[in-house]
Amino acid sequence: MNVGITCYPTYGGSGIVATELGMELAGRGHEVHFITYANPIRLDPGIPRIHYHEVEVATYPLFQYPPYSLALASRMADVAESYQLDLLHVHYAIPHSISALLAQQMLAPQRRLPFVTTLHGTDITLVGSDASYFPITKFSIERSDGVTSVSEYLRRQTVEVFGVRNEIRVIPNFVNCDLYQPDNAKTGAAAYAPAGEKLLIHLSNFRPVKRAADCIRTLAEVRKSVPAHLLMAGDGPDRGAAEHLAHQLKLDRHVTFLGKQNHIERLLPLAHVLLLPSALESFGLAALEAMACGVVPVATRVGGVAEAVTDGEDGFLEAVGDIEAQAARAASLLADENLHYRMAKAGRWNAAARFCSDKIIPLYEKYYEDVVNAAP
Ligand code: GMT
Repeated sequence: MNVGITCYPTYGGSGIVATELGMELAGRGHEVHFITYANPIRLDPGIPRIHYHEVEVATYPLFQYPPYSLALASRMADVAESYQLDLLHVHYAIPHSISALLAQQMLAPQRRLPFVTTLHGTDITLVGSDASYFPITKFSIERSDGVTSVSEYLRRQTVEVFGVRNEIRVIPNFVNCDLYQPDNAKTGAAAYAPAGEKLLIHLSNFRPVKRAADCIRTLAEVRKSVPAHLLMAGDGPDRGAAEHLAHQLKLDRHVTFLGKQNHIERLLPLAHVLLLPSALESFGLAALEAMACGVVPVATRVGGVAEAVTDGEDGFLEAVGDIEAQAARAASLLADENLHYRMAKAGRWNAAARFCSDKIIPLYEKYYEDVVNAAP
């Protein structure tokens, strides 16, 4: 198939899923056209059958807000026509879904261009529910030719919040199990933990919903019983506050802020435990990537996280903000090698059995076929 993919190309789970999906589809023989305002962060443009089309947003003194959605719609229509796209697949409803609808209508006299919208999380739970975006988000979901969500939780939320009636197919997030592998020797960990400390890791875009500061507080608690070092990977608005807190708690030497990382698959296997203290996650992709690498997630019991992490079997789920409980779980994993070994093994096993690319990508392919072949 010829597939057009649009996503936010910067940091954020939806862009990562879209990019990994595009690369997997190209690996399976599809022609994949990314239509975005910048090269998606994990995209390797050198991969055969991957094409990248940049959306240029012209500015003019009249525009206080340059109309990105319109520039995107024009580019989508243009690429769809030039490369004979079979469908568009947009990730994150706002504004991508509306741009796709416009592109579809622009081409309607000559050809059919169906589009699939994948809901990822904050497009429903935060931004889309805001009064200013609610009607247009609902409209865009209703007018999509296909809608998928990354968890059953998010599907339920969408139906409940928006009252939409069209089918929403749950296609969970996935991980490339060949790329994301455990490293039992933890090769390279000494660079961060020269005295053999155990490594905790947090990986996010440091938005308020991620509660990055909780990781610092958890480290402080853990270090009361186990020597540990924390890696903070990623960047975003709350990074400064987390750095400040580490300084206040005299933990500077025990935390490394790594900034944005391109090869998470090389970094994750160094750690023993992933800290994911989010206020909300519709899925929790970082937890899945960690499990594939034999890193045990200590996460919060929110949203769709329990669909990926089985509490007590391959990770631990605690209440949001309960630092004591989260730290106790992390410390128990660092102090007890048998417990860690058992849970890390279960995590790898569950990730491989349920969420590897080779299990999930065919679900998207099948869905594309259904949408393309459906009567208009
Ligand atoms: O919070 C983020 O990382 C951004 C956000 C997005 O929509 O880009 O992530 C959401 O999508 C990810 C991929 O499907 C999910 O794994 C995250 O759980 C979800 N984030 C939230 O729901 C807060």
